[in-house]
Amino acid sequence: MSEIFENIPVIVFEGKDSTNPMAFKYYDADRVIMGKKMSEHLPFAMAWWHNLCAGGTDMFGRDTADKSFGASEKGTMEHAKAKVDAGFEFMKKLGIRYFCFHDVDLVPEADDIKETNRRLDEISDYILEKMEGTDIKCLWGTANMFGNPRFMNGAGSTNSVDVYAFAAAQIKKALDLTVKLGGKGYVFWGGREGYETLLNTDVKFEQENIAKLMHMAVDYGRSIGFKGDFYIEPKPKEPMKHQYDFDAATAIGFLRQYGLDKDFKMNIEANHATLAGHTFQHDLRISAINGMLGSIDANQGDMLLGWDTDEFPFNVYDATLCMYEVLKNGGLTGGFNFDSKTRRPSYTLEDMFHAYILGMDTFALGLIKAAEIIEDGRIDQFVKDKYSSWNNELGQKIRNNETSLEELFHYAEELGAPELPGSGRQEYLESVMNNILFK
Ligand code: XLS
Ligand code: NI
Ligand code: NI
Repeated sequence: MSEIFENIPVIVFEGKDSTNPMAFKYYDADRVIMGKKMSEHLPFAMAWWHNLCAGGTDMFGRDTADKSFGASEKGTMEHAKAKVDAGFEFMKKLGIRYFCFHDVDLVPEADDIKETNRRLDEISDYILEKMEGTDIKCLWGTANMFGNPRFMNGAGSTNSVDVYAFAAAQIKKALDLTVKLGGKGYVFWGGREGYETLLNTDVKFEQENIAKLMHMAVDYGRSIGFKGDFYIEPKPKEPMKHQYDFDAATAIGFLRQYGLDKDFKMNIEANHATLAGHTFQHDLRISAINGMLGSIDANQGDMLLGWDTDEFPFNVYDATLCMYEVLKNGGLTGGFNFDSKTRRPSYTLEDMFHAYILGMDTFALGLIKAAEIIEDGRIDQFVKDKYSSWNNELGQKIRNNETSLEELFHYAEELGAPELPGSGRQEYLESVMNNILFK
C-alpha cells in the first residue's frame, strides 16, 4: 500500500543535540529509568478524534487541515478506512503502541442506529486486520454522547427516557468494540452531564440516572469479558456550565456514593484539572491517594484562556510533576493519551508529527527529571522531615485513634503554647526543582 505520510521517515531517537525536526531528542524507548524502559513508563496513545478527524475548525472558521488522507469523499466508509490506514502508518512511524477512540470517530454516524452499528462492525474488522502483526493496541474506547443534538440535555442525565435508551445502546456497542479491539479501559467523559441552570434541572434525579447507567455498563462489560478499568474523566465546565464530574475529588465522591468505586478509576486530563482551578499535579495526587489514578489525557491548557484548548504539552515543569506522581503511584493501569490537537494554523501533515514528537519528548523529559528528583531525595526528605513531630508518643496516639479531644485539651493546657510549626521552605524547594531541571 502506498504511504500517506510520504516524505516522513520513521521517527528515531537522535538525542538532545540533534536539530532534526523529525527525530526524538529525549524519548528513547529502550532507555531504562528506575528499572523500567521508557516505553513501559510511557504507554503513549493516539487520540483518533483530534489526530485523524479534527481539521482545525473553530467557532469562527472552517477546517484548515485536509484530513481526507486520499479518500475521494469525506464522511464515507472509504474515508473511514483511509483514516485507519493513516492512523496505523502514523503510530508505526512514531512507535506509538496505543490508540483511543469514540464510536463516531471511527465511522460517519447514520440516521439509523442499526446502520451505524453495521459500519462500526465493518471498520472494527478492518482495524483488527491492521493490528495483526503489530504491537499496537487499544488503550480505551468511549461513546460520544455529546455531539448529536439528541444529547443537548445530557445522556445519562437527560430528561428524555428515549434519549437515555439511545445512550445505553451506544455504550453497549462501544463496549462491544472496546472488547473486540482488546481495549484496556472504557471512558466516561460526561460532556453534557451537567446543567446550565437549576431553574430547569433536578440534579438528584439526573445524578442517580447517570449512576444507574454506569452500573448497567459495568454489569454488561463484565458479562462480555471486559476485565479492564472503567474511567471517569473529570471536567468542571464546557460544554455545560456546571459539569457533575467537576474534578477528581468530586468524581471519586460520586463513585463511592453510588457503589461504583471498585470498577472505576480516574482518567485525568491536564487541561481539565487547570479549568477546575487546580494544578494537573493536584488532580493526579487526589486520584493516587484514593487508589484511583488510572490513566492520563496528556495535554495542556493556556493559562490566559479559560477554555479547553487541548494543546500538545510542552511544559516540562508540569510534565515533571506529573511523572513524579506517576512514579510514586507505581505507574498507571492505563496510559498517556494525547487528547491534544495541533493549532489551527498548523495544518500540514508534518505538523501532526511535530506535535507528537513534542508531546512524547516533553513526557520523556518529565520522566527523566522526575526520576532525578526522586534519586536526588531532597524534596522527599523535606516532606518526611516536615511531619517528624508526629513520630512522638502523642503523634502516634492520634494516628492510631487512641486519644480524644479531652486528652488533647489537657495536653494543650499543660503546654501553654506550641512552638511555630517550622518553615514550609517553598522558595528553597522551588530552587531545588530548578536546580534539577536545568542541571
Ligand atoms: C473533552 C474530553 C474528551 C474526552 C473523551 O474535553 O477531553 O476528548 O477525552 O470523550
Ligand atoms: Ni478535554
Ligand atoms: Ni479528554
